[in-house]
Amino acid sequence: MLSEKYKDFTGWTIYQIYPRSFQDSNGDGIGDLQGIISKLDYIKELGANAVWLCPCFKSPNDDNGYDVSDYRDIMDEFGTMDDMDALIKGLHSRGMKLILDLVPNHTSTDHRWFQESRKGRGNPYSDYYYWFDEIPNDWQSAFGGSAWQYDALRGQYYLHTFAASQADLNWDNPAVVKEMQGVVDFWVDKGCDGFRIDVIDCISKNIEMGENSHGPRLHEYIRALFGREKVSHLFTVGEGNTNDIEDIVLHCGSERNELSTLFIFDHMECGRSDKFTPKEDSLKTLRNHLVYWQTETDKNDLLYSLFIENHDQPQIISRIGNDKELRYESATDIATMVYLLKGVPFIYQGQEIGMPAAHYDSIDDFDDVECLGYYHKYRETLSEEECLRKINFGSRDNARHPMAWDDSRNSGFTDENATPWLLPHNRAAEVNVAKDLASEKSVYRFYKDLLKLRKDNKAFQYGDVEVFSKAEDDFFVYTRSHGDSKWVVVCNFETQQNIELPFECEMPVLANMNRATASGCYAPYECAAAKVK
Ligand code: TEU
Ligand code: CA
Repeated sequence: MLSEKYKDFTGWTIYQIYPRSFQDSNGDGIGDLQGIISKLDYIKELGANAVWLCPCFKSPNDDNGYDVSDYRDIMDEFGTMDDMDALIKGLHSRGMKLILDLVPNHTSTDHRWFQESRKGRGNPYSDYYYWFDEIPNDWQSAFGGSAWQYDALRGQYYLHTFAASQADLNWDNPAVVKEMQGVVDFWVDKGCDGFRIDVIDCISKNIEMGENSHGPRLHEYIRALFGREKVSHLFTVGEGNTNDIEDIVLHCGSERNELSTLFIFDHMECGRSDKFTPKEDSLKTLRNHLVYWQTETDKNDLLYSLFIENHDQPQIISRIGNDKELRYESATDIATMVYLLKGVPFIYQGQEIGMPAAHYDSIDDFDDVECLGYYHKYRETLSEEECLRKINFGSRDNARHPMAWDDSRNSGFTDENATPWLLPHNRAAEVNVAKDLASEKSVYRFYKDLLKLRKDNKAFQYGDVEVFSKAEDDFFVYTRSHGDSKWVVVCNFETQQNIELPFECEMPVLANMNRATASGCYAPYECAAAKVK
């Protein structure tokens, strides 16, 4: 049985914003906090009651904010602390919550701590990072190349799990733990209601044993951050690289006083080897992963994070849906499949209008440090065309192109005569908010109806799940029940078929095509939700 705290979180819907690409308010081509404030009603109208902001702290933006140079100040391009205070006020006045993106594993090498640490031994910051006279092992950076960088000033090598400008913090140093506790408390005191924690599993390492994550003191460090009375009310979601249920219980069991939930990436491309090569992923594999984790998290009274996109992932309708002639149908079908399940829903900006993956013709159009690293590696053996195909498939820029608000030049993201930091989406004229809202087939309005159905019925939040379809079926049928309320959700996959239900239902209250019954013939990507009599 879910704890009362976790049950409350299943009533949240969290809208993830990549601030750089959401809305520009001052015509410099870069999204900012005032731009987000101008869109809060759009987010609330959708039915989201919380916003997760990707990092907006001071940063040189080598990794677009995941390289923090000051955790207690706002990135110049995004605005000022006054703007952040206004955003927090704007959210809270609408009954909405703010979730910030904490990056505790590493800082930018521009950070004062690193600049002091590299001056040598004997100063208070000397051991804030991992320093070695010689490279101690063959660890590789997630962005390609060695994870060890020589610093001439210090005369030693430092560890960087990600880019060389993202130096790993040494959490075995109690001063680092204290600094990060201070960062959490600073933002909680300013009104932050929760955190998404970046690569949480990496903060404990065991270099002698060759463990670059899930080290021996991981849970001690997570509890040091969130196992304190002052922050016990927070919603916390860890970005963890684990599919091991025992491990997940240690992170998120309600009595553990660590995290509320984890992003489990089993159903996503990322975290798998070679994310730039298409896989056999399909609606069927998505369904089977979801069923597995619904069962596992339910057995262990864990809060499951329901997500299918984020700022690191190509859009799911372009991976396993139909982002061309059946874009509306597949976007709404996948949304129904996922967001009426048990857990806490996350929606990534653009998902609510069925935004497809972008396509760029030249490597010069890309920005993402990860895909650029892999491009240069692939170019050693592959042609330009083969490289661009892989990069277009797996680049994180797919999800980072400016939000498409209308079909004007620059999609209403910034002034028409400004130059957006990243090329507008190549299909923005066809897929944008204004066009979606004017359409009979509005993905936004479908999401709004779906989220309202979930919000109005506890059965969809923390009710029991029973799956009726089988692992080999080309459709997904499950029920949600709580007390005397029982609902059925039917989601057909790519081919037309007859789906007979073993119980009587009322007329569907949610459907992406006109239908009078929950049983019967379903068109490709047709879905429905109905009350069971
Ligand atoms: O990503 C964590 C991570 O493991 C990345 O390798 C991610 O899985 C990959 O980029 C997917 O293609 C987090 C953030 O989400 C990412 O944006 C940051 O670049 C990274 O940490 C470093 O902070
Ligand atoms: Ca701006």
